[in-house]
Amino acid sequence: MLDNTIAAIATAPGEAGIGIVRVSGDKSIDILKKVFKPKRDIDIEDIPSRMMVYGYAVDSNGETLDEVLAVIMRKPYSYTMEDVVELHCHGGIVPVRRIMEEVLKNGADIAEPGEFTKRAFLNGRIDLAQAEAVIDIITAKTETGLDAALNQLEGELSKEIKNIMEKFLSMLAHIEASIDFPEHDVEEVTVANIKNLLLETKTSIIKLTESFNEGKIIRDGLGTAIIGRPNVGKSSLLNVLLRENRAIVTEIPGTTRDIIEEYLNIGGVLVRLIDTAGIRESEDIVERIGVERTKEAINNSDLVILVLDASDELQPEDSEIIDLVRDKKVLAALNKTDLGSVIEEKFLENQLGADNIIKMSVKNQTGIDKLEERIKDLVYHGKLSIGKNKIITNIRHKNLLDKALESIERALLSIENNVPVDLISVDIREAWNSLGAITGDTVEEDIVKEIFSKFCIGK
Ligand SMILES: Nc1nc2c(ncn2[C@@H]2O[C@H](COP(=O)(O)OP(=O)(O)OP(=O)(O)O)[C@@H](O)[C@H]2O)c(=O)[nH]1
Ligand SMILES: [Mg+2]
Repeated sequence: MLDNTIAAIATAPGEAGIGIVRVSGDKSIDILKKVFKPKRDIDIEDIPSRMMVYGYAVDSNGETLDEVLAVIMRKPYSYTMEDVVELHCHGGIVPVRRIMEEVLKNGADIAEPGEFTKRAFLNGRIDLAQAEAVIDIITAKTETGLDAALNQLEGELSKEIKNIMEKFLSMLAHIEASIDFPEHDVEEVTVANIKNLLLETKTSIIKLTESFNEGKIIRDGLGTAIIGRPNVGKSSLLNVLLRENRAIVTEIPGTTRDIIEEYLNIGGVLVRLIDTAGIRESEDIVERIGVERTKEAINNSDLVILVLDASDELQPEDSEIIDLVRDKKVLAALNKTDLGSVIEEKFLENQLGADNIIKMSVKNQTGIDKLEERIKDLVYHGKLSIGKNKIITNIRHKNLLDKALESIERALLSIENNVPVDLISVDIREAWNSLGAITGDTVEEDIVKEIFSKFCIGK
């Protein structure tokens, strides 16, 4: 239903310099006539597009609601490609709400979350991947995340996807042609062509899916679990990395009972830091549940920081924990070096790699910067540069690319097995469909609905 006119408060609730009520749809300008009185004598119809006009928001009795600036953005040159009107008032909760109420009284409906952007998509100004980038821009937690989202909004990813889709179409065209001319040698040439194109598309798609691990970290953060036996200084490390006293630290082993999760930015890398309960055998039920959660956190993490007490020899518990993280990326933090260093360093180097051992003292604040540096290196491998790379950050896109890959594999297998080409076209069409769901060319309505429901109101 695009024929109604929608309105929303576009600014965040609270006190601020300005607040904006945004209206989109055919009735926008008529609504403005009702709720806005320009200070100087100008007919609202005559206000040029995108020119701010000073005046007052008024109710039906002509009573002033607030002093405002109004702007009209006539279709199709607006965010939604519809007539858009904005009223910029003082940024308090009451003036914004008053004006919003008046706009609704005059015929606008309350916009659903993301409905402005949804209209931009449905009216063809941006495709679905670009629309999804809008929400990523708003929720970006780091500079890198913002750059990746901006890149996607520019249409870089869509362009790549469309290139690949073109190749599928050209395969389908080859197949059509060979059906029209069914001589054997035509079919042979066709099959050879299609196989080449399939291999090309496969390479391009794999390259995109491979970027997802980095993309996921850019968007959701590097899941980093701090683990170790009780009392080695895990919570102290969390606090020092966060530069605040977030977790309770005491000299009593078993202080942390539940998972604590905080985001931090290490040199542009978004890190989701997880402090866990110390791992040891325990009769205490609360502590046992805590240990279970620690194990879960290890499984879900991208990186493990294993904290060990450097002033003590390795304990049987430490060895058990090392076994637990065998197939994880592990950095070992040898803490409490201020109390001496007797831990079996050589053994640990053999087990985990010398690069991954970092000696530190949270108490004296030594070695922390080295740990931060190492985390950053792990993510960037010194080579990631968002500006030039197309990066998949969205799990929906990743799943669709995987689906397209499956279709390609099936088609290639059919070619190996000398299946007639017109049957292969089914898989090629499916691959095309999967990619089309990324850009929104072939996507189903309920999926579109779900995507936009995650937006904020007024966007
Ligand atoms: N000397 C010294 N003491 C430290 C250092 N880091 C932490 N501690 C002390 O070690 C004790 C335990 O620290 P926590 O951070 O609570 O240890 P934890 O690993 O979180 O312990 P649990 O939550 O019980 O598993 C506290 O008394 C800290 O002050 C350090 O580098 N040197
Ligand atoms: Mg703790």
